[in-house]
Amino acid sequence: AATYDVTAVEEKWLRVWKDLDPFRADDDSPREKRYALTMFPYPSGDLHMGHAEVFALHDVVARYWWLKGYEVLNPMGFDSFGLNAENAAIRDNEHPATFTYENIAISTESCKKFGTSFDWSRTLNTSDPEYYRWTQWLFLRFYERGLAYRKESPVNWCPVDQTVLANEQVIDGHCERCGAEVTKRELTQWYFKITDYAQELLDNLDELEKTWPDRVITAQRNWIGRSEGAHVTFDVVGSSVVEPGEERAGVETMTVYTTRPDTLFGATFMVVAADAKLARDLVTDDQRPAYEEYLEEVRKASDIERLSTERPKTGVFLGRYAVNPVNGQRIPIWAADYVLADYGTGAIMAVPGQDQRDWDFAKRFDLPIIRTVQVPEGFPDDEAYVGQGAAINSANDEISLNGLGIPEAKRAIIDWLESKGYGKGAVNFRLRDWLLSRQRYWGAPIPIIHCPVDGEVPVADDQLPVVLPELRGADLTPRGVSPLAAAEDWVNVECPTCGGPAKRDSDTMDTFVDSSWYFLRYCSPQDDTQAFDTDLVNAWGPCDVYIGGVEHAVLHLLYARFFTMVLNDMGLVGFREPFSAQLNQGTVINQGAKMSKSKGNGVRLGEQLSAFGVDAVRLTLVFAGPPEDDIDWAEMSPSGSLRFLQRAWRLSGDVTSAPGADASAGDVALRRITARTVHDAEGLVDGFKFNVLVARVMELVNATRKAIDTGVGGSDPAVREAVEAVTILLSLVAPYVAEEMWERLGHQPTVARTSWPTVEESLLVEDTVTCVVQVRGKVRARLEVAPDISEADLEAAAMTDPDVVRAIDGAEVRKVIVRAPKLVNVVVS
Ligand code: ANZ
Repeated sequence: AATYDVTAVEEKWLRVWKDLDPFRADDDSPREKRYALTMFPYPSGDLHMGHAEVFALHDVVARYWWLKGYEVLNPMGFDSFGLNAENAAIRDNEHPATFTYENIAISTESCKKFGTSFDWSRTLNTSDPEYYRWTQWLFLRFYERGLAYRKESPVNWCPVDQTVLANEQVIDGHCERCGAEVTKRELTQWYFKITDYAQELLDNLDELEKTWPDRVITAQRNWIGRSEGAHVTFDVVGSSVVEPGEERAGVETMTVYTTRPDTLFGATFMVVAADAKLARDLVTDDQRPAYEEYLEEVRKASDIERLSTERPKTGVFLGRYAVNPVNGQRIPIWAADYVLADYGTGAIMAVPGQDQRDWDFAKRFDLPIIRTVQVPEGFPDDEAYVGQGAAINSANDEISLNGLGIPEAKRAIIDWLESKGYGKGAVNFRLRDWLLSRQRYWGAPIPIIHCPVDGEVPVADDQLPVVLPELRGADLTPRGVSPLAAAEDWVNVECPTCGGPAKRDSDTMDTFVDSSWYFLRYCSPQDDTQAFDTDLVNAWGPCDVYIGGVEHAVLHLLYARFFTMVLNDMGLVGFREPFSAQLNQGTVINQGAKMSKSKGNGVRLGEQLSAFGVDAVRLTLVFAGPPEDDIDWAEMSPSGSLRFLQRAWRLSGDVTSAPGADASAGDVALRRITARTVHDAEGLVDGFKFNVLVARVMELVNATRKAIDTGVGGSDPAVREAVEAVTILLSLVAPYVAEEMWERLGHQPTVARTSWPTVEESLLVEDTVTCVVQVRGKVRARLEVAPDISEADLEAAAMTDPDVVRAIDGAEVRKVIVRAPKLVNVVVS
């Protein structure tokens, strides 16, 4: 059988596309706009199978929208700051830009060759000064609104990368990038106040749930981690008994956050995070040496270890006592590592009766335990009871919770605490402010100048961008402070306010800042007067679909949502949620395992492309299964895909009718199959069922082949109609061969910008059904009718049928019972 030359076809159409430039999004187009966004990659090397998969899936949607008559914005760029390039630069004694821009050039070429429908006229790189100028501008707007601020705090520290990590970048206590165990450090750092938006970030998920994957919604809800409870304030005193001359109770206080204020009568000690400032403030001189020693130990542990219930409890007494507001009892204040400094207030009231970690701590240090919830019968007496039950041991002169269930007890005690001024109902979020400063070189410098006189002074807008100084190789080696701090010429400046000697902030921004607004920049990427054009952003946005990896479920998506809300508050963006719908692709694995160097099971994209061609690889990725499922490349057959494409291509050579031939004269059976396939394809693309779409195209190819070989033959206009439909549908997945087929069918390129086939509704109607006509209870005729025939039409058809007329034989018709489409019963006298 005839075959096409894959390589020749690719070379030919790549040239044609370059000339035609068919995917340029026109801001002024009268057509309805759609915005198809796919997560832009890090330029860490050439494209790999993972990129191929996401681009192939994404392209189905973007190309479909063009064919359906939308003006489509489908941009691509590079998230080009970050540690990858910096580490490569240190290794190769180079500038990070060298590595970065070489990889961008290579990836861009590969991306084009992969037949993607990106609009390259809008490309951007976050490491271009033309881009990070606006990242810095946005930082200053956040700063003005109090949404960017500095504070000293214990931060996650990666001892290998020598940099601070956001909570999101610590996975099971280890650095997300290099795997080293993360420790804590006290540093002054920049934060974005994302916590101001915690409630809205949570609330909007209820709506996004309809169009976003469940796993992303769940991950974001958990990350935001809203809980309801109370703040309770305890007086702090120096002694467990009231002694003459002791410091007066109420002078000093400490506040805890608790989700179980109902258990307050069971609070038998307090625990402060050992590394919280409060612990340092509270500890007595006697206890200070023991405390300092303990603190050293704590600094080595990760948050995950600290919170683990498995871990043996450790701690140190701080030498002071808190007064329980419900019963006046003086309970000791301890420091321990199982309480975290940056959650709640960094201190807890410990209720060993109802909390297992408190129980373990009480046992370890011989502290009292009081149960305040009735345990069920048979409950072991050596563990905390965390379940539901009636309150016990919970009464004072003014209030009794005894007998109340947990929710009622909570409400009662919060009312009492509020009336006494000892506390208040409170909501707490697990979400922390976003730590955005990095002590690394390859990022956007923070546009702030520190002056001994004027403090923090923002760089003036017209002085942006603050361009990175030229550093390379060993200059970039991490040493705990940013390499920028050592670039004397760069870091030393005059204070913009007083003119005295001052220093630039030497930290750079987390690359997640860059990627929190890139989708806005795509709307006016060359604009050098503003970060983005608000009108254009509102015309294109929000993104109608966002396709990318589930690894970004929390970090990137939460940050981008936060940015959009802030920019909306500033009046710069007309919507509050940036991504209307979302799809996460699965992972390409091999032989049942994630591809990795050590397992030696990596599949090289380049090799697959030269062996089978772009179209076959794309088809394989799309046909493999539902897009969100993993693809095991070992079970795939790109050669099978190529055979199918050859078969489809052969159809285009067998069509002998002329372009524009009137299909209505063609074979109805084939026309019905074509119409049904095109009609269903729309729902399949909208529902992200791309694999089913491919299966349906395969069926249409088979039916068409049969019509040509053993049916109506290649001259029937229904065959042309079918092959044109195959070509257009196939262009969503296999653009090269589709282009070739389109040309062989006598059309001008490009198939990508033709229109989606129109479907004649009448062809979607099921074939016919048999209607039985009875006269005097006997079957007299069988009629072939359309399944949606009306009762009137069916009655008319029955009453004029010759056999029925003969059976009635002139008798008086008393009644005609019509049950469309299957039965007509004629009652005659
Ligand atoms: C008393 C109590 C009694 C608590 C009880 C629990 C059960 P979520 O739901 O995650 O918000 N907690 C508060 N701050 C903490 C910190 N900095 N480090 C570690 N634990 C902290 O959890 C809130 C509960 O976690 C709070 O309620 C507090 O313990 C603890 F039967 O207070 B609870």
